Amino acid sequence: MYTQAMDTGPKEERKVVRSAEEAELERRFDAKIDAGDFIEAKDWMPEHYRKTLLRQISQHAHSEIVGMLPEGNWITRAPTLKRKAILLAKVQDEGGHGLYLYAAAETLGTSRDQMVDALHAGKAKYSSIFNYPTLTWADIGTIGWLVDGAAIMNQVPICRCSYAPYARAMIRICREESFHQRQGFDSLLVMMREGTPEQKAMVQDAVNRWWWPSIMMFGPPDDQSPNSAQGMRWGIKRISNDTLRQKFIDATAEQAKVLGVTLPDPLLKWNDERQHHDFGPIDWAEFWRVVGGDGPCNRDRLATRVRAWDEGAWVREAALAHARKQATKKEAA
Ligand code: BYC
Repeated sequence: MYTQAMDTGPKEERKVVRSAEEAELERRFDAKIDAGDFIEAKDWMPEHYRKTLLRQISQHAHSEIVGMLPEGNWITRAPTLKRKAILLAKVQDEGGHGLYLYAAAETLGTSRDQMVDALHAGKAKYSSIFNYPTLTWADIGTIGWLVDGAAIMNQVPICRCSYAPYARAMIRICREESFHQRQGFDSLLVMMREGTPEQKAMVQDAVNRWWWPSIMMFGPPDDQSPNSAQGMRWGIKRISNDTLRQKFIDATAEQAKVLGVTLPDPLLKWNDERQHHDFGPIDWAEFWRVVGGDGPCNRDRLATRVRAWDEGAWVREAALAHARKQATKKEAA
């Protein structure tokens, strides 16, 4: 199902015989990375660096776009006008994040159409988290709290990514993500403090279902993460999957106490010696099943996305026709 068309490994590159000039360019590139300098789109970069970035940014952009679907389902069913306006703004923000990221990827030479085609063909990945269903209104608050919370934890370090166009896009995205996390927490807090027993139970049920998928979002354990070492070497990734996961668990365990919910892990416990929370085993078989295309909603998400794209064709055509008309008018003036 997912073949990850854009994936290329270092082996492919090693086969290429490099000229002395290219070796010098690579030496200068490495020195820049070592000095913590940023790489701009016009700068020389190794082909594997470019492809690694494209792989990550494409996956990230698609996550923002597919991430609109589980929440979008609830816009018509938001319980109050205030919550509806917040949710509309949030879903719209996610669409904007996708666009910043497609634009960042385009600076590396892959067009938005190529990336969208790869997504629709099931060849490009997006975050595992969006293949879980949103069953009740409490899922929307829980996504804000846990999913956006995990996203911020992962994405703030990417603001310092060595590739400047990606880093710049992430600065804007992170500002909005922090509002997303807070609106989710606030929505749950209102239900936990002022809600009926049924509403409180609904929040606890949503937290029970979203907890484990949220901590899987950070990716496989460091010792099973094939891309981490090179990503960290190049300053694309600044903090490892396991370190970010631990930071997220430590922060959220405290927030759960404020909310008055329990996290569904009997082994979750503060460890004074480590100065971190211990936690139970993660079901990595489930994670790989979902990443491989066999999660609860994978097929539905992709079909909805493709349908939205097809049904939106007339809007794209109309926008292009309008732009052509404006350009002709300008030329004539
Ligand atoms: N889901 O070697 P690894 C958001 C793949 S938040 C699916 O550790 P890497 C949003 C990985 O791609 C979510 N696939 O990889 C929030 C790789 O496969 P390929 C999006 C996953 O790249 C709220 C393989 O597993 N955020 O957008 O070093 C509302 C081995 O992994 C996942 C980002 O994308 C996963 N959870 O590290 C709306 C942030 N985890 O590509 C929207 C940017 C791993 O070799 N991305 N895989 O076939 C990253 O920071 C990194 O790409 C990851 C993975 C930490 C996700």
